[in-house]
Amino acid sequence: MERDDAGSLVPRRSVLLGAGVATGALLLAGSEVSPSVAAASGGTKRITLYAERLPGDLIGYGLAPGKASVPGPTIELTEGQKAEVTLVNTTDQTISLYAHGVDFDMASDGTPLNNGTVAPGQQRTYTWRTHAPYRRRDGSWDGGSAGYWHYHDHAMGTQFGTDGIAKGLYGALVVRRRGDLRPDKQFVVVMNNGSLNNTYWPNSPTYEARLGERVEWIAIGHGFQVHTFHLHGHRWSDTRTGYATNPSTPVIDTKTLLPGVSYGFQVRAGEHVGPGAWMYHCHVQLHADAGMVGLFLVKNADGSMPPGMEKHVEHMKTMSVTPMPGMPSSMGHGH
Ligand SMILES: [Cu+2]
Repeated sequence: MERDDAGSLVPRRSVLLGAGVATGALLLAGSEVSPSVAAASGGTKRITLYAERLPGDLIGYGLAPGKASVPGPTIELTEGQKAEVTLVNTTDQTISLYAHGVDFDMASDGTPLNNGTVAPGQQRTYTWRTHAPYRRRDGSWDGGSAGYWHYHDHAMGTQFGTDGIAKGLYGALVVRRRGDLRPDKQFVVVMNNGSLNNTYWPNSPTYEARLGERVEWIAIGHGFQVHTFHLHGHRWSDTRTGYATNPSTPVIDTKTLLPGVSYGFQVRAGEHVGPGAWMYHCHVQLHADAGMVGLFLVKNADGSMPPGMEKHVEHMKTMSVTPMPGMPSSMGHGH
């Protein structure tokens, strides 16, 4: 049995994967593969997320009581894997958990309209499924679940979780394809209204890596503005992973992040440019001027700091910014 495009079960003959398709364990020459087989092969990951209030009028998700953060923990799955995510709501507000990019029944559509919320003091388990690419009966391809996705509240304040997201209820969700390169370091940058992870320069995150390390950036847009994520000194391929498997793929160094859009890529730290204090920032000038700036500190390969770098970073952090007028205090200015 096989799910057709509309999600209903239909009898089918077989699905032959093309020889050039990298689906790892699923690539068995001449074998029949269906999404249900793919889903069954990956096992289940069980996660508990605790939603908690944080200082500065923030709310975060965390993997244990007292461990909430903004953004919440990055959840990683491999195509074929299932996640059972239990949300424990320790706040005094009704909240939820809604995921982008993965497969779920209506019962796990974490929205008020589908009765998918969690009242204060309650908990609820959401089930997310993923699948590997496969060829549909009509010859077209389902591209699988792999991608740089994200999860967030979809209940607090409004039907769309506008207040929950504004206060920090969001995080990254990475679905890998078997065979994908694994990063040494992973950084999540959420451009949430005028903030980076609800912080502002000079309190925005400083991310560190050693020269040559494979660094994965996950950039997510939230709120009501247009942002453009730009990283100094580095460029990457405009593909699902940020690296290319052939030399003709476009190379970029800036990506547009409209609200709800998530994007990820991998770079080698300092490749072609060496160690340094490289800025990442929103390239909407008004936003950069207002403090949507952070640092990517690339150290020497042995982990030492290049001479003078520490002092230079101190100097950089004295750069003054002009907060945008009208930013709500809940966005964390001054923290
Ligand atoms: Cu911006």
